[in-house]
Amino acid sequence: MNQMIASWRHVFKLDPDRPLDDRALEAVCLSGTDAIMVGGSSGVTYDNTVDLLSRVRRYEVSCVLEVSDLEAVVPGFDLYMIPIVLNAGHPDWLIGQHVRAIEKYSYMIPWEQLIPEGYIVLNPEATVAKVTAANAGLDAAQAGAYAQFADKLLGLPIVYAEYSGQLGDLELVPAMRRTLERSRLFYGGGITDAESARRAAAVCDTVVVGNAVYTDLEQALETVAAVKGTR
Ligand code: 1GP
Repeated sequence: MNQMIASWRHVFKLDPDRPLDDRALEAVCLSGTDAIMVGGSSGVTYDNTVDLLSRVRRYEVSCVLEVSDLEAVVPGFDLYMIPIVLNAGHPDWLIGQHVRAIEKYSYMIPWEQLIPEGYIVLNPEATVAKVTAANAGLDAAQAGAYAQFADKLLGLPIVYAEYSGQLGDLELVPAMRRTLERSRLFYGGGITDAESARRAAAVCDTVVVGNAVYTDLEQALETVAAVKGTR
């Protein structure tokens, strides 16, 4: 496993398509979070990604790109996270886009900086579920089976329980975690404050906070200490 991600407990995910003023960005970058992940499910372009990267680079915090659109892959990030949506309804999100990208750009791909993420999309209402036509209504046994597939057969460094926009089933998530031997379990979705962050942190390895940065920054900032205090 990449040494950088092995130590992450808390990550803020910033959407290049959503405005964030300098004061808010500074607070996020100096919050003590382990990394800034740049990514979004729609409206991510080369220009808005360059812009956000250059603003985050004023600070020391690690900054990684979660690749969702090939047109928006910008050089200069610390790592490139590559989602593989394991429960996608269309193979494009599992392997199709990835193979097309490699066919076109393999000569310039910095392989050592790429980290695959085995996404398991669990909120049927999330944009990512709709875009990928994900089979998102999984029960604990099914989610655990996907997690084992990612960990034991594919050997992925990250399994990502993605509830984007909704606090997830925090009994289903530990059922996934229990099956993992090598993969790190990322959890994202609906964390709005210290309490929800603490609850999520208790059942996963890395907590991802996205939307709350844009809706209630003060509470979002409190999630850092809440997560870090849990272990
Ligand atoms: C989204 O998992 C992240 O990809 C975080 O979700 O925006 O609901 O915090 P939220």
